[in-house]
Amino acid sequence: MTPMLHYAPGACSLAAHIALLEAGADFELRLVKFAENQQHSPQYRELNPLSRVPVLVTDRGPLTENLAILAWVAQTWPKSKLAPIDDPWGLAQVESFNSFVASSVHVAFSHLFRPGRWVDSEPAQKATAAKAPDMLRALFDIVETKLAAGPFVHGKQFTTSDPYLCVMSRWLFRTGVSDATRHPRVRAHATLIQERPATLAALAAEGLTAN
Ligand SMILES: N[C@@H](CCC(=O)N[C@@H](CS)C(=O)NCC(=O)O)C(=O)O
Repeated sequence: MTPMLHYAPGACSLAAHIALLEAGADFELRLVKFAENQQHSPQYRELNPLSRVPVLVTDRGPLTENLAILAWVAQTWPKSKLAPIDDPWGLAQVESFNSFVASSVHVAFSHLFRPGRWVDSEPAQKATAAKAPDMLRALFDIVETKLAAGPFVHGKQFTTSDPYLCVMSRWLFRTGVSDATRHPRVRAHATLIQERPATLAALAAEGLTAN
């Protein structure tokens, strides 16, 4: 079967969307309407009990979590060289960075966007969201250093880390949490990735533009 990516516009699923296009994969898109709470529907929860995008439905079943989807895409379409799958150290570098994005950067954004996930009372939610920008700026300071070699996250070779970071950078700049003065390399990287045909196609398919 043709893999089907369940996504929400501009959400973290955009990373998987771009990676699939970079890989030259044949796949279908299925919009999950957050405004209608479709992620909580019984049908969707069968695909992902956590009620989140992305889910990539494959002929072997649904695959959840960006980390796993990005790794699966890189290994299923090896010619696209989205990860150095024959080099244990190089592959570990990609997995290390992607894990950092998933477990630290994305989670810090969740404190900003969805503080109610973490605490109940309104004052506590306000305090949680208020703390997030400092956390995010500190995390992107690490990314800024990492991008010194450039132009991509891991140097000269584009990998799955690039669209994954780009999605987070779009959120960083869109929310005004940072800018090109504090994070010039992150800003340049986000622009570079959003100029690539695969990213432009993914943005257009999701009804978005580069930022
Ligand atoms: N660890 C998951 C996180 C997925 C996630 O948080 N997705 C968000 C969009 S960026 C979502 O579906 N949110 C829906 C909700 O919270 O109701 C991954 O990396 O795939």
